[in-house]
Amino acid sequence: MYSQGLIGSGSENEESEAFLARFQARIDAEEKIEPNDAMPLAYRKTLIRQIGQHAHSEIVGMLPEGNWITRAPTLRRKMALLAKVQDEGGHGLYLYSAAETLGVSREEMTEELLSGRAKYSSIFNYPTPTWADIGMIGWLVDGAAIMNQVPLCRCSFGPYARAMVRVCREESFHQRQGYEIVMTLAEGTDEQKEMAQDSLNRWWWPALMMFGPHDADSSNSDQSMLWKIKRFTNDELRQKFVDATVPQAEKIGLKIPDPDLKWNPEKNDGAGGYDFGALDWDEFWRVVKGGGPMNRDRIAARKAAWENGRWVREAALAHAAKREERAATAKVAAE
Ligand code: FAQ
Repeated sequence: MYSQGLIGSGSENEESEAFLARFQARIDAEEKIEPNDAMPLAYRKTLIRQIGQHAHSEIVGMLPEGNWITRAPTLRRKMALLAKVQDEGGHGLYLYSAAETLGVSREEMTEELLSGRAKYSSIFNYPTPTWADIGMIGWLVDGAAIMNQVPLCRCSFGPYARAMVRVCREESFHQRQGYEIVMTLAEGTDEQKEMAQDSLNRWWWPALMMFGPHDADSSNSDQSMLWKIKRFTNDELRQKFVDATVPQAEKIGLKIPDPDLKWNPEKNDGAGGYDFGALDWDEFWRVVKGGGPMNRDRIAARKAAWENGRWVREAALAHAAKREERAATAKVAAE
């Protein structure tokens, strides 16, 4: 029997070939795998890793934009930004909950993030020195996030797929508000246009890196594609993002900072697409391993938030215990 043991409990170590074949047949038949279903330990671990990293990215991702809430140029911009940052917090919470259905606790995941053992998206380790960066995050970072996350709505694991539906709707609103900020700057004074271009120059390559290493260096892709956790490879999604985003830049008169960017009519099976320059993978791995410009600040901010929120968690638990106790006393009295 394959019980729903906690991760690492060893309950699924005797995975017979017949069990693995039955599981793969369910995946191939596009059935959703639910938390109480039997699943190979490696499938569970892969999901805990990916969903956990995804949740951390949403939470850490609140920091670069949160930095601008008090400085947004108008009340309308402030309201939209505040709502967006709250949305990202909400996404983190759905995702932590989805991961918890696999037998890992929020505390364990948080501990992994704060100790540096869990990854989160490289993109959130870059600074946001100007208001244009807030537009750029919405346009490029949420744009890349949607490209990657729409296929996750069809992920084989039910709770992750369902969480992604709402997340994608919200991300697509975020992308539009970001593009609108950048468009406004691009249509503004020379100084504003320059600010937008400077920001695009800084965010373009890190945005392309969000999709992960080249397929040849992507250690998890093959298995994740087989399990239909991922529906497209990292390079396929990166290409789709470039093809969708270049015309948006052209429309508002901004220049993609890539001298090798060129329309190639042969690409995408003859449908056409853009050739683009080489990414700096040394930079990517440096940032992933903690050496980006803002890694230290991001983790320090999360540590402070966790410590400063301790009394709230303790108070909420004490309140819940008291309510439970009162309800039990009332039940006894009624009997
Ligand atoms: N940063 O074998 P692969 C957002 C790691 S949410 C850091 O290709 P996989 C919303 C990878 O984990 C953005 N690490 O891995 C928002 C693996 O390490 P491991 C986050 C990266 O999982 C917007 C190793 O490299 N989105 O933006 C990165 O098959 C605005 C080898 O890579 C998600 O998490 C990276 N960029 O594919 C919030 C989406 N790329 O664990 C606020 C869900 C790769 O083996 C403001 N995740 N690595 O040691 C995914 O789709 C996948 O996990 C990928 C990576 C595509 C990110």
